[in-house]
Amino acid sequence: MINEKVQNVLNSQINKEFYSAYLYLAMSAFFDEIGLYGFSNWTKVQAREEVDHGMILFDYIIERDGTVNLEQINSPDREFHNPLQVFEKILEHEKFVTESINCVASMSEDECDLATRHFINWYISEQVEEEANARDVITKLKMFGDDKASLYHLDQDLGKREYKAHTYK
Ligand code: OFO
Repeated sequence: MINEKVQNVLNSQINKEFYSAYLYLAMSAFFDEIGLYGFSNWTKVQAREEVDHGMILFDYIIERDGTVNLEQINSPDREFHNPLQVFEKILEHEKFVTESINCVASMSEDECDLATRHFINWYISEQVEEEANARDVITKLKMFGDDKASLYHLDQDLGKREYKAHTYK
């Protein structure tokens, strides 16, 4: 049986992952509206990965004989203006998620739940990658400035991202 405090933070992490999916979907819709279909693809693929992140937590709680508690998912932020501003929001959001994952790790340590402490390592590595991905696009967008041709090429590049189901095991 999983420790109750750890179960609570894992349930709240499920909610954050599904909120992340909503946020990326809202961004994807924005990019579709402004005709950046590659950016739209990239954020839509990310939304699907976020659902996977939520489901891995869901399955883990069940596997540990715990109780899944699905909380209400808030409406996502819809204040989007341009690609750079959206990717800065992505980085800010991912930093928030990283902090939240770190809290799960330290809570599981405090509660001597070493199985969860081990499990959460997968998310710790994933967050390093997610922050780096956002930072990479921000760097390019800053470098390109108002150059529409470079933006077009970046859009083509981001359009190549393909969804691969994320699994823990
Ligand atoms: Fe699930 O990592 Fe992004 O939010």
